[in-house]
Amino acid sequence: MENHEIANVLDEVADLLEVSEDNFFRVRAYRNAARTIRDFPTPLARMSAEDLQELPGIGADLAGKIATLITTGELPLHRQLTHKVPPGLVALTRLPGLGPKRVRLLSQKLRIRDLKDLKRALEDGRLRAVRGFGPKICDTLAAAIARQAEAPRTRTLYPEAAAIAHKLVEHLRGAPGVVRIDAAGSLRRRKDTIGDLDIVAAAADPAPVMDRLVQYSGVKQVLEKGETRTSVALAADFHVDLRVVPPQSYGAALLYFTGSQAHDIHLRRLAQERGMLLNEYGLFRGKKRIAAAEEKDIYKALNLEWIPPELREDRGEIEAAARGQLPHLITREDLRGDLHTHSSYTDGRVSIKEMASAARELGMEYLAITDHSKRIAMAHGLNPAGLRKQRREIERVQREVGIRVLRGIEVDILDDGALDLPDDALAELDWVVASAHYKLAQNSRDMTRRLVRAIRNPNVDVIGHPSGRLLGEREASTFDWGEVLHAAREEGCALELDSQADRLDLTDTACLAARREGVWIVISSDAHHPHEFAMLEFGINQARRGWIEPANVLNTRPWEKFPRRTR
Ligand code: DGT
Ligand code: CA
Ligand code: CA
Ligand code: ZN
Repeated sequence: MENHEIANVLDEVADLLEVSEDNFFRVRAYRNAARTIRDFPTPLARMSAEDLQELPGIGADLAGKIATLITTGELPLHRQLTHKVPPGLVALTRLPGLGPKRVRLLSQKLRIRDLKDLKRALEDGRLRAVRGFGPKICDTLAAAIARQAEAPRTRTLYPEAAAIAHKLVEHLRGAPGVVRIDAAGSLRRRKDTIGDLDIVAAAADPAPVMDRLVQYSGVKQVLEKGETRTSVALAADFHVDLRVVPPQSYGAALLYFTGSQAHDIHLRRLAQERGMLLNEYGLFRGKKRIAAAEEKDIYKALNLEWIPPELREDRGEIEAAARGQLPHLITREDLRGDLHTHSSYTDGRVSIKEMASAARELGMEYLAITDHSKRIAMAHGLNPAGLRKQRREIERVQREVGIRVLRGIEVDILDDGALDLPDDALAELDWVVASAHYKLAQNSRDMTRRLVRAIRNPNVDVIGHPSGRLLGEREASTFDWGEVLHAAREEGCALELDSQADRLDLTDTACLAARREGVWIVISSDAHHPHEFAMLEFGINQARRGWIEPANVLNTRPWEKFPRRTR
């Protein structure tokens, strides 16, 4: 256990104490200890109990508690308090005008336990009747509550959620009696952002699994602890729902909690039409359980092929499965090369040779080095002279490393759709990515014209990250997708699915549209460092959600087999 984790537990104890009892000195002792420990240079876990007592503000009692926390990973007092204090109560102390003292008063006088209770007490006037809650503070609170309701819940990017889920699932797997366990929900469907984690486990006795979740070191708050379902918060905005079911219902529960809700509803309707009932315990005809332990048996009993989770959005996958015509979704192994990468010539972090060696190690057949043109990269951007210099280096690296290195560029699309380099410079290159990087909030008509003009330039092989969105940061540009797809199809110009976790643009629905229109897709890493080749996994996830098959993607082909325009 690290010092900052120990400090967090002590701080939480102070919070919980503060709203539950009136003992200023006790609260202060925990706060001071937390502050001391947070910045202490030596890991406490490596100190003896005697040494702990020497720390400023830490007496025998606290030293003993810290030792317990370090050896067992939990503090009994912390656990008692989280059980005693309603989880919503601490959050109330963060509202303007409501310190712990006032929150304690409200919980005693009005039995307020969370934000909902407070809102009700405000609305029906009970709050006004409490001494010290005049009109001014009531107005402040009402405004703060209204603001909170408006704030959109933040969603977590897939890779972060996946890493958290992986650790937690491995932890829970250690609970006695767990025979199966998976992360379900949007994570299993590989969505680009995740609202909360839904974990499904099979065990004859759920209690030890629930206990193990509540004891997990990352748990900040227990929101609800029931017999078959427990919800916890790992962070203010990141929750986990755990459901534990008997092993014979595992497939049905996994199916149900993988969702999407729309897919579930459609399946249940289908079951009903065939005189059956589908729920999280199984597929039933009358009292008879027809299928339940395995997802694939449930699909089979409904006359459907097993549907990969990425497709479960009720976008026609159930109809396709009924016809036996599900797409043969692309996998990472289908990609033969990467067509959008950067080197230290512009904002990449390593040399062309290092990028090429790493790509070769990963088994790629070809790699395009596509550094920026001058508009976006300012002084560093490549001009025709820079490109000629890079060309010699690329030829040398290709000989030395033994992988085909394509001479490329990520040329900026200027605001009127012209490109940032002259046509004759572009014509010399093997591979041209054209991307818009600024003025992305143009109106739809101008943006459409801008993209279409770039597509019509015969030197352009692919439009990089076409919508320019940055998840959690910047909305996608608006333009007429129909016109852009039409032009791309006519010109044989590809659209890129940029695998960076905060881009993943094309979106799943844009992939579907491109596939329908017969527009080429390129799945690229946009790597600025060899580590980032791993991001291709996220691009593949998104492509699979968009029904993409290897034949829709240019870089599943050997370089020699690229269509004429691009080669
Ligand atoms: P998220 O968490 O917003 O990224 O998206 P999901 O799909 O993980 O949604 P979530 O966590 O609300 O629920 C997980 C799955 O559980 C969902 O995909 C389907 C199922 N589910 C949850 N609540 C309901 C419900 O009220 N009705 C139905 N039919 N299914 C539900
Ligand atoms: Ca979820
Ligand atoms: Ca959930
Ligand atoms: Zn790039």
